[in-house]
Amino acid sequence: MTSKLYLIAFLGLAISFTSCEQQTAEPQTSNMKLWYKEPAKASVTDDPNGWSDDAEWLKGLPMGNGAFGAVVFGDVHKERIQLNEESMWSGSENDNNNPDAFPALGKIRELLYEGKYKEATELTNATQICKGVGSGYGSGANVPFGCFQTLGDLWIDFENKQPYENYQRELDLEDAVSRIQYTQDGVNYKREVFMSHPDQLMVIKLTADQPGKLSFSTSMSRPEHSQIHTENDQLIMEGTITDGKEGEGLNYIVRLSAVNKSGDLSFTDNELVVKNADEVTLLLTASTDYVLDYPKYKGRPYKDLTRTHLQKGKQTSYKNLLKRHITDYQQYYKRVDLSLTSNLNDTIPTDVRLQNFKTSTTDLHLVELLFQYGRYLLISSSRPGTLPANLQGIWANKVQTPWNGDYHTDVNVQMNYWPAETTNLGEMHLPLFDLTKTLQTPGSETAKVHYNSDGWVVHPITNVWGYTSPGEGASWGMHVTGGAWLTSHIMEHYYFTLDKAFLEDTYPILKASTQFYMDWLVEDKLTGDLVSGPSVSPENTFIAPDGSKCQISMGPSHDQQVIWQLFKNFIDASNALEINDDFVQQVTAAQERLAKPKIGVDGRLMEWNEAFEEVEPGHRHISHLFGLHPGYQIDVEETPELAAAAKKSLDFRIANGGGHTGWSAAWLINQYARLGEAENALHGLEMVLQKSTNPNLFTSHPPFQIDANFGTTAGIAEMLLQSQSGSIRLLPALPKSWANGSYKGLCARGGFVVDVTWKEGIPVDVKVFSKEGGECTLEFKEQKITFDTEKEKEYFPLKEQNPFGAISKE
Ligand code: FUC
Repeated sequence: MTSKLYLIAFLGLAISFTSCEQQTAEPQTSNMKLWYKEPAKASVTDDPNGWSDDAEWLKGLPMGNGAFGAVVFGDVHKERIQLNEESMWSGSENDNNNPDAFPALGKIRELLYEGKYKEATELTNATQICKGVGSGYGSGANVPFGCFQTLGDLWIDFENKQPYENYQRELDLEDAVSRIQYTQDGVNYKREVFMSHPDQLMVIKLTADQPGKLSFSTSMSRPEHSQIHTENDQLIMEGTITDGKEGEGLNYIVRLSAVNKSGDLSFTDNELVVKNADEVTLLLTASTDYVLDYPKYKGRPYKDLTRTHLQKGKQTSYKNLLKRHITDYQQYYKRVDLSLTSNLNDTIPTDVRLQNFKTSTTDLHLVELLFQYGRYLLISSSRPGTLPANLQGIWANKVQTPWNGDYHTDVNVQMNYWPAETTNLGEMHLPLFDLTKTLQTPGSETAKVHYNSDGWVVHPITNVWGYTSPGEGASWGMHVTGGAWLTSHIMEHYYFTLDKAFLEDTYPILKASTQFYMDWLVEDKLTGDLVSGPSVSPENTFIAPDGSKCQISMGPSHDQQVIWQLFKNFIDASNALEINDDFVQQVTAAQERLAKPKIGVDGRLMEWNEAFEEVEPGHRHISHLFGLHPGYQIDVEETPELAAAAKKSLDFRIANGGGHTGWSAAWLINQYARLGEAENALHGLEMVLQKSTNPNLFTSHPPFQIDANFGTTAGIAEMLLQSQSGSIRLLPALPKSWANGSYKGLCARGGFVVDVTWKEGIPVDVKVFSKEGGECTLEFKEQKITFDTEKEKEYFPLKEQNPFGAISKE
């Protein structure tokens, strides 16, 4: 703690509280809309195997219920709705563990101690990487690793091909409904689309304001492995995708049915045809036979499930389907409000706003929209019981999705979940833990075969088939701390919720991960410190003393910090569960002995244990600052020297072109926010919006990658509220241009939900809702307030007197 900190203990004094349920304000008219004056054009131009994005698809509006996703184009003459189902993965379970790995491990460590980095990197490439083709270098659709793929397209071909006017389409984040309207031949047409979680249906309502004016035919298609047929009142597309071993993989089905008001409904062999209706509701369901259950993975009764969903949906009125959808969605979405600007009527289409932002960054409404969009996307792609959001969430329009649309565990899947706790969507975090759980068995086999270690390990990538081996190239594939990083999310969930039952359930995962690294760490021969290795600093390359370009070393800073965090988490978890056995003692001792972050001669935080020069100084990964964010090891108050060195490293990365991918810029927001560097954090946010955001506000690497959407939402929250240091920091990185504003419902560790209104940069109104009771410390600049709380009560600590205002004016 710095000595400058004042501590005002308000214990039991001027804190007023009332006990009540949390309240959410009813929005007036929704200002949280993405809206456009033009449709996305529905022609198929996507290359199913190409890595570049289809520009029209990135204008379409994504929807999802956690498992079933869609991108709605809104084309007038022929609507295209591109479909996704989260488990539409090719490939199958496979053994990629390399028996050559362990026998060579000792030799590689020896070479590294002798300074023979080139030889060590070569031997790592020859022995430590996975057996077989691994991920197929990110193009694994036809190998066992597999690939997350498009489910296909729904087409609605309208009979009326006349010109149209008064066109508008929108996605309303307040109710997760997409609406399209236009006038054609004097008739006003409307479409309403939503993805219902409670009814597991996609619902599309088509209306015209004059009778008999709706005539269209509906069909479905997929680039490969699909058959279309009808079954009673349904149009069906189904098929079997490849297991990557020239055999049959998962089976899938999409069912479409319709309810019409007047007019005629009929089927051809491959179309559902509507003639002269007043109103039509289309209902779709989809599923595969995948189950997240190593090593079985198959067995969901997908045909019966989808049949039941559709039958039930048809028996329910549109009004009720919509109502159930909105109630379900809003229970999550409405927990958080953010206002950085006065809530004026939104008269500027979203794509125009985005374009304008490239030259003028004053549009705070766009910042609010991007923030809430990240929350919308998380609710839409990750629900309790689903698979976690992958590199593209659940939205992919190709058969070969870039990087297989997999789970990258060297930052990307973790970034997806950075906003989960802080923006009050903790339930959406659960799928990540389910996946982590199923990695236990394959991850422990990999730990045995590769390192003869106990516990479990994951390297930089995983998939829905339990892939835990290293990647197929050492430069990126020898990331050994994927498992530890995943595990840190378990503890984040606990720190925010204090849910002991959850911790008891997941403690074995934490313990087994800790066991792995206890076996894996070795003593540095020179210093006696415990170091990780042979390993990489994610995807970065250094210049070895002999001038060769290498990646493999002992004790890269990233690994050391991730393992430090894991050990801290494990010790905290053990304390919370009152476990204090020999193993906990050993881990406590080992944490002390870990090689710690070091500052180089140039004042930057060192990326490797030795003072190497990096090949790419503006590298997109900023992994050696893990301890600053998302970790806790580096803190402006607790470790000011390391924080200053971290700032130098960040500034250096930026000066050399860093932040050039969407997710890299998004990480900069979070890291600068942790440093209290408000304007730099804002700069990261502006980089995301100016360089890496598409018309539909999907972010890009490029190509499209959803992590920056989530990372940006998390970063904005991190600028407004932090709690990693034991106290709740209010407005820790507030840029000058956000001088006045308010938020409601952001979460802090310790089970607190916080609302803040600020004026001229100073909190003037604060409400703290305590979910679990316990002491609460609020911090603003150098001022702290501490008070006790009781479970499920709310507190207004600035009501009687505002010490933050007084001190700030001094
Ligand atoms: C990591 C990153 C790449 C990309 C990929 C999906 O390997 O280094 O930039 O984001 O994940």
